[in-house]
Amino acid sequence: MFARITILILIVHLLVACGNTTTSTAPVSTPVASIQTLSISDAWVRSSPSGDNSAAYLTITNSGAADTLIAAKGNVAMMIELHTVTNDNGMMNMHPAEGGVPIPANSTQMLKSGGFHVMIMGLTSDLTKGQTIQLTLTFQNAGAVVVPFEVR
Ligand SMILES: [Cu+2]
Repeated sequence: MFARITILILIVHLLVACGNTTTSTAPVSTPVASIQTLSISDAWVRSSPSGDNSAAYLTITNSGAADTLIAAKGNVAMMIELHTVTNDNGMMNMHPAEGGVPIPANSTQMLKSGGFHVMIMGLTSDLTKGQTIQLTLTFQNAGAVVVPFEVR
């Protein structure tokens, strides 16, 4: 499966190379929000019923100096925190990301299952597939940006 994907990617690259396009450096997904040198894509949140917990994930592409994601806020839950996951002697534990989520200079940081994520605790309403919610992300240097998250 992986080899097959690699071959497909190679073919796509060959097609791009043969075409008259200059899109080979374009991001994989269209950004849904951006602020200063940060662009945000693949923003989604896990569907869950009211009262339950959920988590939101996203990709942050940084074309400039290092920054830090320091907070996430929204009106869909009792509490929203930035979390990380650590492997403590084989036990995967999640806890608040001390100091936030680092966004190194000129790099891409992914918040994804098993790693950094936006923890959403105590939903105050249902998150239904297909719906879009908004969360405000605050970066230490770039400031705050409202990001739409698709419920999946
Ligand atoms: Cu968590």
